[in-house]
Amino acid sequence: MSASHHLTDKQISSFKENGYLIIEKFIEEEIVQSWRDQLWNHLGSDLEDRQSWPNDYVIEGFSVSPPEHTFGSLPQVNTVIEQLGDGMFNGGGGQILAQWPKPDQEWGMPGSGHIDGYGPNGWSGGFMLGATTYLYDVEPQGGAFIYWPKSHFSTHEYFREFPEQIDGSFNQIEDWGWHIFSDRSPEGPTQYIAKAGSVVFWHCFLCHTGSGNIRNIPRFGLFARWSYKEKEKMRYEIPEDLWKYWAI
Ligand SMILES: O=C(O)CCC(=O)C(=O)O
Ligand SMILES: [Fe+2]
Repeated sequence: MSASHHLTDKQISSFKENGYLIIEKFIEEEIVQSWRDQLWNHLGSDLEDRQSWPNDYVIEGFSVSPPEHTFGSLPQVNTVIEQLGDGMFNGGGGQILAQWPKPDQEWGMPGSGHIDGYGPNGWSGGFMLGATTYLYDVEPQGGAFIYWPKSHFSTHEYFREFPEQIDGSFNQIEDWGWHIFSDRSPEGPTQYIAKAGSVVFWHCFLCHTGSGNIRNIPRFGLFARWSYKEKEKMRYEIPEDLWKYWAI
């Protein structure tokens, strides 16, 4: 990356084509190390002491200090978001999700992936993209974030066909399951195998999910998400042009 961290044309077309973009070693090692220190301190636990590990998927009540060192608030991350949304995306909040080692279990690739943005009250609307990074390197079968490359296109096609279902009512159809989206994906599931501090940015319509960890190191995934600032204006719209509300 250049000092300004602007995406190249090639990176932008890769994001549009694949629905995700990986930027290696995007977060400074000192920041990643301070995240690790703060997390273990929060857990009252230690990487070297397995007996002290909790088993929670969601790490509750954790926040980074200083706040500007939060994943979704880092300057290089903001530069990407500014470039993608031209100032129209906001957010950056998220959480740490852990996959604790279960070396005795069998590993399987998940059968389906979901899309984000649906809560207990349906479609909050305006969700544009997420980003994920890891606190430690993740090996194959080590609890990776799983994504379906190019599925942002097939999800978009689904909603072009059934626009009324954007509110979340797709869960009322017969044989409902998240597979209704990932089964349509032009490509099968892929593990996000990455070094600590590399980042994957992923489009809101990209199918994804978590996976089990049969390695020895916990998988700590940091997630951040961004929405359209004026989502009230567009939350139920499925534009023909997938990039209508983007600056790319
Ligand atoms: O834990 C993971 O890798 C996936 C998490 C996820 O899909 C989400 O938080 O929306
Ligand atoms: Fe998700």
